[in-house]
Amino acid sequence: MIVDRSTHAGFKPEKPTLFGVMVSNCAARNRWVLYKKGLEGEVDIAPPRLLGDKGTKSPAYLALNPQGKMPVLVLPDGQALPESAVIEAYLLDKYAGVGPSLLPPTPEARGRAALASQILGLYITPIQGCMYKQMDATQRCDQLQAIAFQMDVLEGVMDPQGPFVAGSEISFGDCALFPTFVFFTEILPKHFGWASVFEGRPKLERWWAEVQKDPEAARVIAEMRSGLADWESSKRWDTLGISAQVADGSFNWSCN
Ligand SMILES: N[C@@H](CCC(=O)N[C@@H](CS)C(=O)NCC(=O)O)C(=O)O
Repeated sequence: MIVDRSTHAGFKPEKPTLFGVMVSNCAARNRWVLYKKGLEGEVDIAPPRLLGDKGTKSPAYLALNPQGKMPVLVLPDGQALPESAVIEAYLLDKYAGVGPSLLPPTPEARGRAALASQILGLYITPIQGCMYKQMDATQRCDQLQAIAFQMDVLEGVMDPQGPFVAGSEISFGDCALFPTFVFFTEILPKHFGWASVFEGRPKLERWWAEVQKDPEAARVIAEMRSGLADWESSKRWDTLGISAQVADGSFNWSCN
């Protein structure tokens, strides 16, 4: 792909191009669909920095997604599709005949998968930064409590028989959730003292064990863990003052 940095408008990649970094759970969700459907030859994957040194805040990137967030999928005609759920729906539709459909088999099961996706998008993604961004301690603790509550909500959404979100087959419902659970399982015990992410959430616990057996999910999880290892090496939680906040025992960081 050739990127013309001299212009912000009219960027037209040769192939559809998914902009996002490896550690981003939102971008990871879309990479899983590409890997699962064998679309790596059809769709390029690129970091936002390719469009400018400020990454998602570069003028060229903001021209594609004014929200300054990743991922964004840019089509060869220049149309930009931001929002991971929108990109996912587009990929499932556009490449419906390629590889697995990733759609659960019944309207009810598709409803369950869509509900998991909606809960993530409306109630979890907007506050996930409490695990790794700078903010005051009270807000962080409140948002961690909200994440714990939303995990309980998701436990109730899971198909009773499982093991996947919408039944016996992996689907777009699992794809919505599992990258965010990489953050939960890696960050909450290590940095906020959670004994387990799955205490009192047996369906999610069984699901997490199963979803990691999917080869493409395992690949995405490894990519995200590598990005998180970089955050650890740079001492992100110390540098942003998060470790110092957590040392204040007057907050219930483990949300129990
Ligand atoms: N609703 C959006 C959320 C996008 C989002 O929050 N992306 C994060 C990464 S997971 C991001 O771009 N963070 C960088 C930033 O906020 O500057 C989606 O699902 O795509």
